[in-house]
Parts: sequence; structure tokens; C-alpha cells
Amino acid sequence: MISAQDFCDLLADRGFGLASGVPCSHFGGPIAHLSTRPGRYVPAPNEGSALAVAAGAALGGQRAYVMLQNSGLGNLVNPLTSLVMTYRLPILTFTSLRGWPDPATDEPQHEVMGPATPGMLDSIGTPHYTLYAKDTVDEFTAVLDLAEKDLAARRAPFVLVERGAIGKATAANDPHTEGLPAAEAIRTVTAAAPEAAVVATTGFTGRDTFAVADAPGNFYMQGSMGHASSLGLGVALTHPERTVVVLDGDGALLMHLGALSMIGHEAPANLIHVVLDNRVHESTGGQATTSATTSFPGMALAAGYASAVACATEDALREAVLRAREAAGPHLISVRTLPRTGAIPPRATNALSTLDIRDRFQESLRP
Ligand SMILES: Cc1ncc(C[n+]2csc(CCOP(=O)(O)OP(=O)(O)O)c2C)c(N)n1
Repeated sequence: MISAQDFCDLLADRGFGLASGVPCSHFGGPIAHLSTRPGRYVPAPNEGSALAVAAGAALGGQRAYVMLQNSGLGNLVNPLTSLVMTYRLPILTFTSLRGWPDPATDEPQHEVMGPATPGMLDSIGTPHYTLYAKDTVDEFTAVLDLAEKDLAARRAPFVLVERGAIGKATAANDPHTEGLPAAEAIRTVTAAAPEAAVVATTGFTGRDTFAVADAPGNFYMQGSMGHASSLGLGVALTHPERTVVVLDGDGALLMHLGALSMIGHEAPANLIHVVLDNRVHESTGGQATTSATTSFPGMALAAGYASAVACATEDALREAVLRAREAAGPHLISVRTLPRTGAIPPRATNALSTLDIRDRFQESLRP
């Protein structure tokens, strides 16, 4: 293992002045370390944006690198192939290897992508190297030396990072004191709309929902970060007689923000979109999102939602859900939540298979 500081310093010594990315717990250390240095790390909403930020920096004459989880490779492939490779921009990308080497030891949503990651990069002709958990600064230096040759040839090399290859560091996030515990918020929402079909976003939200309000009508969407509201839209359009509640995260909503415009445009009367805004990517270690400078209600109204409110108390949240059930939507309810304390409940897929989750959800939608 190399320390987060060594990882960042060795890159800075080689002139990499800017980093961007979307968190993976494998990069918790470097992101925390860089976040203490203003201007060094740009928190991107999705991996494609992160790569494009780095591409812009490269065009501007600044060496830049990107960090992402391999689940986000799909978001990045388009700007990788059509921008970075087409314009031959030298960007260095670090991607974690979830679901690798043995997918059985990871969550089900990594099962396909883990083993496929190296072959996928091979198929688009991207050079890649691997940083293993056992590696020290010497091996990292050797990997960077190889990557430098690609960069000099105006190629965009990847370094695949095994779990445990880079150490942790302490983040300098603002202390969060406002808001509701996420599990309380979920309990309040689901109790105020007991008949609703519920789509819970990836990460801790699905785990909390499973723990406090499990029901056959809950779809625990592990993976496909940012797509819970789009999935909810599809359900809502197919079942206009059912209230559909989407439990989203701030990081997840920001990842595919265009969904707000699509939902506003389609205007499903039966959709209630709840955002649990804890201002961090809590499931990957608490890295800050950019939600502190964004108004989700303002965005939803501008996108055509019928109503949008922010709530900070349990009573206000209950009232907002009850009002939303009575009036034609789509509705957005943004709730400030506190970072979780104590043990995080187990994933739904510890008890149910993904196929069980699918089947019982489908069954619950049948009239
Ligand atoms: C495309 C993609 N990129 C990155 C990840 C890694 N990841 C899993 S959960 C998560 C954070 C989600 O943040 P948020 O929606 O704010 O929910 P919170 O974790 O705070 O509950 C991230 C970045 C992922 N699953 N998929």
C-alpha cells in the first residue's frame, strides 16, 4: 500500500496540478488529501464530466488526472473515445477495480464490470497498468514511468487500482449539524405514503430503506447511480394509478441531473421525488458533493416540476409528503439529512437476490 500523501505528492512532483473524479472508497485517501488544498480537486457529478474537466485542463496546458470507480467507466467511455482519444489529449486516469479479482466477494452490481474492466479498455485500445495492494512507492513510480511514455505519445493511459492499494486520509469536510437522520427521513416518507411503490437509490439509502421500511413494493437499486428517478419515471408512467416515491441522494441526483428536465417534461402526476441531501457521497467515505451551492427545489421548479420544497424537520417532511399525495405531481422534496452515525445496516442483497427484488416489486405492481 502507498499512502494517500505519497500518491498525491508523486503526481504533483510530475506536474499534475489538477485532479477530478467521482469518489470510490479506493480513492477516499487521495480525495480527502487533495480537498485540503484549494483548487487541486474538482468534484465532478459524473465520470464523463471528470474526464472532460481534465481534458479542458490539458488543452489549457495543465497536466491533470482523473479518479473513478470502474462502475463509472460507462459514463466515461463516450468522452474517452470521442474527445480524449480523438483529440489525443494526454490524461492519466485511475480506476478502482470493484468486483475484481473475485466478483463473488463484492456486491452484485459489480459482478459484470469487475472482470470486464481490463478487456473493455483493451477493446478500445487504451493502455493500462495495475497498482496492487502489495505495491509500494517503487512499484507506483514504475507504473507512472510507463504511463509517462503513453502520455508523451499523446495517449490516455489507465491505472487499475486494487482495493487497499492506496491508504486513507482524513477529510476536511464542514461539520454537519443540520438535518434529520437519514433513516428517520425514510421512515417518515414511507409511513406518509404507505401505498407507494418506492425506488431507493444506490448506497446507504437502499440499506436504510431495507432496514426501516422493507416492503415488496420497494425496488432497491444497487448500482446504476443517478438513475433512480428515471427508473421511477418509467414505473410512474406505466402505473399512473400508483404513487411512486423515489428516494434519491444528492450525489446520485447530481450525477444525471438531466433527469429533472425529463421528469418535468413528462409531468407524471403520481411521482414524488425525495432527495436525501447530506451534502456528501457518504457511501464512499463522505467526500463532499457540490449540493451546498445548488438548490434542488429551484432546479426542479425550473425543470417543470409541479411543486418543490425543502424540509429540515420530520413534521415538515410528513406534511410535504401528505400534500404531494393529494396534488398532481411531479413533486420534489429535498430533505437535509445528517451523515449516519453507528453501524450501517446490511444491504438488501444480503437477504434477497437481485431477482427476488425484481420479482416481488413486479408482483406488487400487479392490480
Ligand atoms: C457510476 C457510479 N459512479 C460511482 C459510484 C460509487 N458510488 C456508490 S454510492 C456513491 C455515493 C452516492 O452519493 P449520494 O447519492 O449523495 O448518497 P449517499 O452515499 O450520501 O447516501 C458513489 C460515488 C457508483 N456506484 N456508480
